[in-house]
Amino acid sequence: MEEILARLEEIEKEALSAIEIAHNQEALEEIRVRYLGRKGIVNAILRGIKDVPPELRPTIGQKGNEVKEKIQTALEQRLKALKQAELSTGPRLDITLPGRRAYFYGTLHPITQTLREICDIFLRMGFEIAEGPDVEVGFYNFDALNIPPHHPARDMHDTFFVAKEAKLSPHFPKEKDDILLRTHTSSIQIRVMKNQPPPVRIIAPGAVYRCDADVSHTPMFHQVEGLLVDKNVSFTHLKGILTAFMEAIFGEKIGVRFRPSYFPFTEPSAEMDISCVICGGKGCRVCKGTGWLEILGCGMVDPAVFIQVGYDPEEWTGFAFGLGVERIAMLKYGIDDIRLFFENHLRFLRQF
Ligand code: 2NM
Repeated sequence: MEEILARLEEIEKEALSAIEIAHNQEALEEIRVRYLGRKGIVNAILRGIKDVPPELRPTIGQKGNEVKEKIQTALEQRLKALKQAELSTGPRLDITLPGRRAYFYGTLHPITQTLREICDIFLRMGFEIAEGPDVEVGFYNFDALNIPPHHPARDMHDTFFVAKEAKLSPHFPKEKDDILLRTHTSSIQIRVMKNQPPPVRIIAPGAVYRCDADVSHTPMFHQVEGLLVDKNVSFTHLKGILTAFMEAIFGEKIGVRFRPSYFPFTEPSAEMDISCVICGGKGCRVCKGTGWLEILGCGMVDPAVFIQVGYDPEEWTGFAFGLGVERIAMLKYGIDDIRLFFENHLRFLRQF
């Protein structure tokens, strides 16, 4: 019996030192099978129990179980330690590799870029920026601009009304008036003229709203309108400023022309064309074979508008113009559908 107990102790030592130097899970599993398996070393020794007198057998059985338990515990601890070590070293990180380029940085929307570029050009020419509310009263959007009550532009089809014939506070020119989304930024210029005496040299950038939608119209778009009022301002000044602007934004080689037109708030009125930026004036699909593109509306401020804002039309003259930011951006970047600016697909926006 002493012999068996000594043998068990020897096996225990052997197993524990094997476990200590095992360097992976496979090695541990091999040790487990070798010592604790059904046909393993410990069981083989315990089979010698049949040659021992029955009253001594429990001592050997107890020792056998103790050895098994010790080996089992040692295996579990070593396994835990190995897993811990694997976690702390983890997959190797090579800090000498070049970093991956992050391309999810934001950029300014192409319309914002174009709007700022337009404003910068006029700021360099001495214009100041004026702002006003998107939600307007009918007077500033229509009446003061000499747009009569039944003008087609006031129709439900073009104007988004917020409230019809709303009762207003005494601060407004009319006690009852429509509240609407401005259809142009001219309403800003009316507010400026009502609040300050001439001379005036401003641009009015901002969102405007019209009930219209197709490849070249969205219900919201952006305008920059300009207004210059001083003594002896003539149509020549208007042509000079707007020609300089087109050369600044489309390049020195751009061709320009003015055609007579009509607006209720200017007299005379004109439309300005630029030579086609796609074909250079030869004639193509974009300019419909004419070689020219309509780019903005302009004119000399109608005396009726000056009277509405309290300026003396005998003393002061001025010119005004209005352009669409999306239209300029479409021509500058060769985009044929205005709706792309508002769908905000990243593959479109990342090009700018
Ligand atoms: C345009 C065309 C022509 C314009 C006129 C005024 C104001 F307030 F002075 F009367 N602001 N903007 C104007 C003139 C706008 O847009 C196509």
